[in-house]
Amino acid sequence: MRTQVAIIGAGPAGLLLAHLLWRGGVEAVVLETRSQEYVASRIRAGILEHSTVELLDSVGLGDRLRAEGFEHRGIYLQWPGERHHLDFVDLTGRSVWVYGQTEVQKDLVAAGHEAIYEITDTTLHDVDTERPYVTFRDADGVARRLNADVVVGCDGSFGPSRHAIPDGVRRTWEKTYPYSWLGILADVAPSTDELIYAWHPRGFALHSLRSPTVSRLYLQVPNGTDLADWPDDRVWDELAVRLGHGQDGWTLTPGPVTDKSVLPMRSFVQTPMRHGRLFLAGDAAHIVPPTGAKGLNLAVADVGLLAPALIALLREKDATLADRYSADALRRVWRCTHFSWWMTTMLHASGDDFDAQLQLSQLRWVTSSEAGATGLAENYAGLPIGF
Ligand code: FAS
Ligand code: PHB
Repeated sequence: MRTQVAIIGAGPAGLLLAHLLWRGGVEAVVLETRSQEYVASRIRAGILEHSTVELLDSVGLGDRLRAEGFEHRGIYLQWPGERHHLDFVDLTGRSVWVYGQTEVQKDLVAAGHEAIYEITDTTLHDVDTERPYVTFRDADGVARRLNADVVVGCDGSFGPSRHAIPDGVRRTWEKTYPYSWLGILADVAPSTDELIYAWHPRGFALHSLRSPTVSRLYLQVPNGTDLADWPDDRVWDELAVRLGHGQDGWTLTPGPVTDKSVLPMRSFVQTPMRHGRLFLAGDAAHIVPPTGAKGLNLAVADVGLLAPALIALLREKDATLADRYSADALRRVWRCTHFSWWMTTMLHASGDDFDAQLQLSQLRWVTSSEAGATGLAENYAGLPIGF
């Protein structure tokens, strides 16, 4: 088999890249180890930055998003006794949209970008030459070889691509956090119009949503938490305490839980994001804790930079953007890595009273100072792609 761009991974980064390349007249083949149903069913991100929505709109993927998604002006920041709204539109002119990653994935699949699903033994070869190729076994176990001009690793943090960059070339940074998120999806109308990020001495809580009838909520829990210790009633009771049920007449309405999971938190960055004819995009190069709602949006931002670079390289033999890709992408990666770390450390209880005072001081500052609020708003709503 031969193509111009071999894309490993059919998550949002891989399928969006295939879509942008197709629009630019560049051929791509997407290789995916899971089934299409499995990839589409994974419950993950929920918030799309302003730039993400603009990009999806610009390439014909915004119709259902605009029809079924929900534009939010901002978020609430809360701590016991206080709840403050930050209006991103007033502060920066940029909003965010609530539209689940599962929906983005469905739109990308509906755009017709096929992938070869359920492959195994994915191996990258000769990525530092002009004739890279990928070998794999297809769903029937038949050994296949895909020759390409370029290989793009969109295979997440556990995929093979980032390891195809030699040890002496690649550098990684990793930070783990002393807590995880217990997340639930519930068939109940959200008890809030916009997301509530709540600091509480017992631990962080987040009230997010997916639709007028589906809520998405999270609790800070210790690493290694066993879901068996968290029956639905206990989850709702703890959410009520941390989100301030009864505070100023506000109530949290519980409902049937349809999904429950524990998500460990870490920050991870690998540089460079290009080696020879191998490029990395999305979680294959970086992971952020979900507190800043950046994971999916960073993957989109990488692809928004990489697609024009590959189109110029392969159609006009102009390597200028391709040579700049890693440095340009990493500027935003580090900005979002910092913001995600900052939101996480500001909002999650560490058990240390000194930390708690610093956290509450930060929260009072960003909710009372226009400068502080604008700083949070421009990072959360998202800086322009190419920042
Ligand atoms: P993905 O991980 O989505 O896609 C990579 C694809 O590569 C997968 O389909 C995988 O099966 C495939 N692959 C792996 N190895 C392969 C191989 N050897 N051969 C072929 N294919 C291979 N972000 C947020 O902003 N908010 C959230 O609330 C949030 N929640 C999350 C919850 C969980 C449990 C996880 C894991 C992530 C969460 N994220 C969240 C981050 C997430 O949304 C990612 O940022 C986003 O999926 C990144 O997209 P991709 O880079 O395409 O990676
Ligand atoms: C979600 O809705 O899943 C969500 C929203 C905001 C975050 C993280 C997750 O910061």
